[in-house]
Amino acid sequence: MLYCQMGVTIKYENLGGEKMPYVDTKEILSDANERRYAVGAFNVNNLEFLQAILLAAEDNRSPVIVATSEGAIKYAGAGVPLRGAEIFVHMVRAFADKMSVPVSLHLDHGRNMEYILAAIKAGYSSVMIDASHLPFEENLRETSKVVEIAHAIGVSVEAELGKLKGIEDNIVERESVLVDPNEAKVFVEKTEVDFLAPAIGTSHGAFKFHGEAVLDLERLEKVKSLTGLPLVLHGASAVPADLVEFANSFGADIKGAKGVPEEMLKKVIELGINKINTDTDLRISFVGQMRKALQEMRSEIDPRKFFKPVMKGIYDVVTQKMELFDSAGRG
Ligand code: TD3
Ligand code: ZN
Repeated sequence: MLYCQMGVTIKYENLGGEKMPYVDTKEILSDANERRYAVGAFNVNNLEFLQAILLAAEDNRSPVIVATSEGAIKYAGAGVPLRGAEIFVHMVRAFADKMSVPVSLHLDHGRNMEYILAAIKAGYSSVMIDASHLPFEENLRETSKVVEIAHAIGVSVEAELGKLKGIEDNIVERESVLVDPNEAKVFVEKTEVDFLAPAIGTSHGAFKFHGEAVLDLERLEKVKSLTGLPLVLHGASAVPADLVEFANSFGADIKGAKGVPEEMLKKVIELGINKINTDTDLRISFVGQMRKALQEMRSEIDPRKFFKPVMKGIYDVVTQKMELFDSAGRG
């Protein structure tokens, strides 16, 4: 036993034994694709989120993907992309080397070459090139460029087709926003990308749908059968009402929040989603627990005392996701 914090214990008894530490994201996702489950890609900005997520992965024997946005890299590196990327690689590897489940580090929504190259150079397991805002041909060109560089040194690549936006009633709008399955087939053949994020009606943040939650499952099925690749769902937070209410009861003001219902997440996993990007649910948990801790410990000045329940909250959300995605026990 090497680690004991927030009432959670990591069991590293086999320190001299077989390890499955820092791996290529592609390795994690091919197993998920073969056996039809999904792995959470959880966003981190700092040490506390990272620890909570990795502890949950180890305790649940689940593979895990740690994701950082360009903003997270900028934040961690105090404005210097390569420094930020190196900090995350060092932190993730330092934990992963003592863990027994597969862990990878992924650049989420890479839009600038500077960040993409920094992540590749620093030793990330995979990068996303998000050129989904560009016309198809340009997206294809940009993605191919990144694939060529990344594959040359064994880094795998995610790309996105279609735009993240809630499904509108208007069919014309819908067609222009969601992934075109035939384009997806051509795109993966030409770019040789390793995993693909098809837009099927989700969006980022805590306000995903005005009315009822609707995803285009038929479209997802077509993309899967035409590409066979591991597929990624962005904007996949469930935004559970109890998390939101908890935060609001301690002074947060989050109104009208709506996420992807858990039943729908199960359904998309059955239809071929293998990587589920989750950020918002961790943020809501963070805000609730931090507000509670600050309110309840008014004479406390040790930051670690506040972070302890905050990390436990993140640990619990991640644990619940690993069960839901069926990745628990697969590591
Ligand atoms: O790529 N990400 C994480 C960054 C988005 C900012 O929140 C996601 O797709 C996560 O989406 P969600 O549903 O957690 O906002
Ligand atoms: Zn995303």
